[in-house]
Amino acid sequence: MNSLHRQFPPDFVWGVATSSFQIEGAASEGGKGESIWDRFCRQPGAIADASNGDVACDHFHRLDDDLDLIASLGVNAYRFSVAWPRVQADGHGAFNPQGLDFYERLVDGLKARGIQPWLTLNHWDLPQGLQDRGGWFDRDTVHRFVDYARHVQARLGDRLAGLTTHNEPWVVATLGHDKGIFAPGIQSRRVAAQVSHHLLLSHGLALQALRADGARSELGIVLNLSSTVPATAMPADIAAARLADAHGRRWYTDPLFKGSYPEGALADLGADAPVVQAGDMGVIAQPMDYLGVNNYTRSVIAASGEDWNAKGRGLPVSDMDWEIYPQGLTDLLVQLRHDYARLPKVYITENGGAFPDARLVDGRVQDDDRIDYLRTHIAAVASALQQGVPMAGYMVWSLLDNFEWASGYLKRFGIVHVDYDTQVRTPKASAEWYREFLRQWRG
Ligand code: PNW
Repeated sequence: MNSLHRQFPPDFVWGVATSSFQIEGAASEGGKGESIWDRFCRQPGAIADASNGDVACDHFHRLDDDLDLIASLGVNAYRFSVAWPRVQADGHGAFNPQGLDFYERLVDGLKARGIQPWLTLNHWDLPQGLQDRGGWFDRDTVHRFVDYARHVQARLGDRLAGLTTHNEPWVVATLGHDKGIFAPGIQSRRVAAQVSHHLLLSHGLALQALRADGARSELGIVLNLSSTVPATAMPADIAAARLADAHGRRWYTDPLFKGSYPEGALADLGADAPVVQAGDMGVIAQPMDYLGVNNYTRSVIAASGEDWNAKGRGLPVSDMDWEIYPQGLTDLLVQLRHDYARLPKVYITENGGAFPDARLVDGRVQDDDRIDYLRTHIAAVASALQQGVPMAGYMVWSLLDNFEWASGYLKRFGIVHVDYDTQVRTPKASAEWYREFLRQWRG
């Protein structure tokens, strides 16, 4: 077989990814307002190690060193997000002129190093001031988001390679508003369904507005998607997997690429289905330049509702207890290609693994499990490419060990180790592997 790097074209986008809340720290500096994650972290029991994002990786104060670190990997792209409350403290009213200075330094620093900036507008840190007005449940937040999107594009849009509206709306809606395990910690299926609709609507309206303003970068959205399969061949399990796929995947991809919510999921929601105004679905189905896919595992569904626990079954899992199943990534991508005639080009905007590699041994982290994870998943992308899926890029989650949401600092996804006492960054063996892989690919 051809060596792996030869299976990717010369214009393929290779990156590393992060998000604002998970790395920046400086939670109340430079005029930054409070976000819903700043608030949520203070709720007792919300975060596994009772930590917060006040310091995180202190990236806000270490920008130049981190830019050099990114460049040292040999990637040609970096995916990051803007903290909305840094740019507009309360999410409405005045913009903070200092706010975008930081992101301008970031974008210009990337460009100076020959790295494409990929900017995400919403990686979950909504201004608390908007949550106080109802957050994503309130239709007005949709319009606040469009204003914010236009403001960011006006300042930085001429230098971006890609602009993403939302990261993983399913996580915001379901984990944040139905399960309540992520900010803002609400538990209501009805609220969550309305939130998902408003996130999609704000994506479509933002795309329209950004295009009207003369967008120069690629515009799209990032979804967390998994291949979803039944636990057994029993008809009940097959039906349960179909419904789970409708709620988790097609709830987002059908509106974006077909202009409608999947019937099965709507029927299942019943009275909890969202209020949809005339014209909304057409706005959501706006053509986009790319789809970003975040993928970590596959989803195995049993009708009994029993958690089909991979670890219990002796299957390989990461430190999140998520099954490691690279074929699932190929299956997912081939399925998207099959389901949607309008599928645009696809970037893997996150893929990677948490592994318990916290301990530095002789100043090194020999994370062979992560190297295996990355190699097999990159091979899964190559396989999708060969089967005709329009794959355009791949980004590792994550550049750095960082604040892993409800898991706090206990789970480490970085290809670069972070010592949270000293903030010293140490590239792991996986970072060296990625650098060497990219060197070979460049030829
Ligand atoms: C994504 N789930 O989050 C996020 O985009 C990242 O910020 C995060 O660090 C990364 O994946 C690893 O978790 C997810 O439970 C969080 O299905 C939870 C789920 C999926 C994605």
